[in-house]
This record gives sequence, structure tokens and C-alpha cells, in this order.
Amino acid sequence: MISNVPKSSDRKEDSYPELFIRNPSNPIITAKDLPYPAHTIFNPGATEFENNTLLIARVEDRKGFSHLTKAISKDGVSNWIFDKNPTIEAEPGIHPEERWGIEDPRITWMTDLGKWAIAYTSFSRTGPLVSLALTSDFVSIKKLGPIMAPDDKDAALFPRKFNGKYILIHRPYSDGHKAHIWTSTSADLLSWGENQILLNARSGGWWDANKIGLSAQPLETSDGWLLLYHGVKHTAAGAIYRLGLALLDLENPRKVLKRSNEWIFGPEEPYEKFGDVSDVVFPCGWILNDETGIISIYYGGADSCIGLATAHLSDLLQYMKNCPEPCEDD
Ligand code: BMA
Repeated sequence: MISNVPKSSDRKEDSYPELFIRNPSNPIITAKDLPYPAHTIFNPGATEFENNTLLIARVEDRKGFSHLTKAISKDGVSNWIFDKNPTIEAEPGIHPEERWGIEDPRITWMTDLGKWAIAYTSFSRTGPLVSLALTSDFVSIKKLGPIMAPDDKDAALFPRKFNGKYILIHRPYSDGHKAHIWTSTSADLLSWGENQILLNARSGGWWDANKIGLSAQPLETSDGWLLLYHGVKHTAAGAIYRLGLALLDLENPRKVLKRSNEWIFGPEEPYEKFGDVSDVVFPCGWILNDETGIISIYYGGADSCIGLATAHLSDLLQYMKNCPEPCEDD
């Protein structure tokens, strides 16, 4: 049981609010924990499955290609049980778009389908694109194939339809060198349209200038859909991947109500600052415990390991109340 989460009232007035607290056992998973040889494990999608925490993590081999592997734990921190072999592998013979591997899965429980949808990145010859798979047990997994053309990634579905259509969040490359978060709709999960920008990358000195993307799957709360996204700041020393929050309208999730001006989590610990790609925190999933109100983000540290950080949902929502509405001229 995850319980070591300070309340906002414990915090000092003169410091930034630390909404998320790292687990003392971090990194909670490294490649050494896997039952087969692998270079790194990182960027996991996360969901609750049969009262356990289930992660589907990106695992990179020594060819440099990634596949996806499942890990299950009772307490969400320790004693992870991994599949003995890759759970979802690239199949370039059947799916040519998976030529150089598959990456960064985001898992959504689809209420009307009674199945989980896994949106992941396929690394094709012509760049990354969004692929979709469905499963009811994480053993038999049906790939639906590519649903967005390259370059596009950082995708997840909302768990239900709005006005008869599913909504996908995704991140096409557009606007020259800029990348913003978009939404698209579909009646059948296969044909997508009504493409519309949701959240724009800011410009100039902002922590989330030029390139942003969805991190975890959208989370329904009483105040709206909570969105965890990453922003990339390019510095003389390289890129820094940090996290921010946005709140979307409950009935119309294509409308942004609030957006954090400051990042709420960034690379600080050695396993986040140093690795294959330094200065990266990159969650693909989070899980809310309805009883405790504690939310757990599972994230990749420096493209090399998996970390866990927790917050009280009530603190996140309180924080969002004080955030501004998004501004066109950011
Ligand atoms: C992004 C994705 C992530 C990766 C991050 C930092 O573009 O490829 O999988 O963690 O870059 O390297």
C-alpha cells in the first residue's frame, strides 16, 4: 500500500509545492529485474488489473529496438512479476510500420468495449506513428494497426465516447519544428477525423516551448479531465523533459479549462539526470486509488529505468484551481 505521501499542509510556504513525492525504492524497476537479457526498461503505461498494478513497459534490446513487456505487482512498488518473453513484439512482416520497434504504450479502459485499448508508437521507416491494440486480459492482444501517419506519437484514448465518437489525444509534428497536442475523433477506432489542436507548445523561454506531448492517459475527476503532459526545453546542454498539468472540460474534453504555467515534476535524482538520454522523466501511465485518493505515476528515468512518484489527487485539483486559463499568446 502506498502511504508515504505528505499533505500539502506539511509544506513550507517559501518553496515550490512538491505535488509528487518520489518513492524511496526508486528506481523501482531496472533491466536487471527482467527474466531475459535487455538493455533498458522505461516509459511504462499503467492500469489497475484484477486488483493489481499492471505496467506495460518499453524494453530496449541491444539492437536498439524496443518491444513492450508486462509487469504485475500487488503493492505497485515491489515484487514485480514479468512475462517470461516480450508481451507485445514488433511484427514487421505483418505490420511494416513496426520495422524499428514499438514504444511508449498508454493504456485506457474502454467502458463501452469492456476492453483495454493500448495506444503505442510504431517506429516505421518514415518515422514514428500511432498504432492501436485491444485486449481483455493482457494475454491475447489484438493489434488494430496504424491509426495515424508519421510523424505522430504520444497518443491515448478517452475511456468513452462523446456525442457518439471516440476521442484520441495525439501529437503530430507540425508548424515547422514545433509539436503540439491534438485531438481527433472516430466512430469505429479506425477512421479518424475532425482533427483539432488541444494544447499548443509555448514559445521562447518557457519550460514547455516548441515541443509538448501527452504523458499519461486522461484521468476523469470531478473537476474535469486531468491531463499530464511533457514539455521539452532545449538548452545548450541538451533537452530537458519535464511534466505539467492541464484540466479539460468533463463533457467536452476538446476544451481546455486550465493549464499549469510551471512544471510540476522534473529530473532531479541521478537516475533521472543520467542515463541513455539524460534529464528525462517520461510517464506513460498513472493510477488513481479511489479509496485513498493517492495517484501514482510510473515514469521512465533518463530512458534507462522506471520510477514511481505519488501525489494526492485533491492536492492536484487544488493546484489546478489556482492555474490560469490557457492563453493564445503564451
Ligand atoms: C521522446 C520519446 C520517448 C523518450 C524521449 C526522451 O521523443 O521517444 O520514448 O523517452 O523522447 O528520449
